[in-house]
Amino acid sequence: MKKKIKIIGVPMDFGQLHRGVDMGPAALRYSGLVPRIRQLGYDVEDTGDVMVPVRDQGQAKSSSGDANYLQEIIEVCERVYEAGKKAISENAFPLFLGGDHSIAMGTIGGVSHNTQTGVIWIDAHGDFNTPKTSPSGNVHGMPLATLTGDGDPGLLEIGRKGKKIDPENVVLIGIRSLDDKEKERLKKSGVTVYTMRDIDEQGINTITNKALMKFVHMKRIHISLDMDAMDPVEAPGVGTPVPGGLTYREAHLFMEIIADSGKLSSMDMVEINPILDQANKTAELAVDLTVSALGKRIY
Ligand code: HAR
Ligand code: MN
Ligand code: MN
Ligand code: MN
Repeated sequence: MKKKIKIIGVPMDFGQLHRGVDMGPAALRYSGLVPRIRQLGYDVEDTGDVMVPVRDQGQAKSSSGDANYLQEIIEVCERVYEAGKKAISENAFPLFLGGDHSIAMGTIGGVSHNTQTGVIWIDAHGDFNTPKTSPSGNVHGMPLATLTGDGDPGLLEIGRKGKKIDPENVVLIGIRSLDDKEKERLKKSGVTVYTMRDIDEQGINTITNKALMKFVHMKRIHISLDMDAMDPVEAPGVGTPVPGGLTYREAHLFMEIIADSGKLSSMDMVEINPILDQANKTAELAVDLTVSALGKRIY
């Protein structure tokens, strides 16, 4: 029997400066996410959105310049952690709709609460800064560092204390924009990094299979899909676009190979900003990729 899919919206934009990424969950729902997944034969429950404080009127409890909106992000990620943990405990597949990428500190923490989980992080960026190395103070540049055990002490306590995943259990794909200190940290970390050059040279088929080989002894794989990994031509609705990203076809083949592995157990779709988009192109692509990841077949 197919797993139940639990959709968990996280309309949070505190991890970065552009307004509008909080509209990501709505944009994905308007793109037909729920019926498209049902068509594949899954039982789908849309659990709605977790509570997120309002940004316009609410004064930031905490903006230090090193890690802005820290308290708000911790508060939201605690809720996300609990929602993810609950879904996994019920043997459901949590599908998280962001929001900016800082939500992953809750999603991946929650889904990894009881079993080792391999993480494939698809992104133009490394998200491996700490408050000390971040040039921007934007927390969406820090979630992977936090999850692997480095960063602000408050962020490290989300859900359970300390590191949530081993760096050896993380594969980054699509990378083409790293800050200098972030790059140094990443090189020392044990995280596997596939840049766009690796994809150009080896092809996405080889790269995806290498990632799967790495997780051959793992029962579960989580995909954290930052839509800015895609080429901006395909996905213009993101806050920090970087040229030279994944094509439509590369991203689909990646998802199809992952689906065939039968190990995908949870997923994030983040950084969709409908205000910056052309119509609703980026959310529509994200929905197409999701149904591929969930096993849609052409033939
Ligand atoms: N590395 C830069 C910073 O830390 C930009 C990070 C942008 N991050 C995202 N998430 N869009 O991947 O500020
Ligand atoms: Mn700083
Ligand atoms: Mn990211
Ligand atoms: Mn990114």
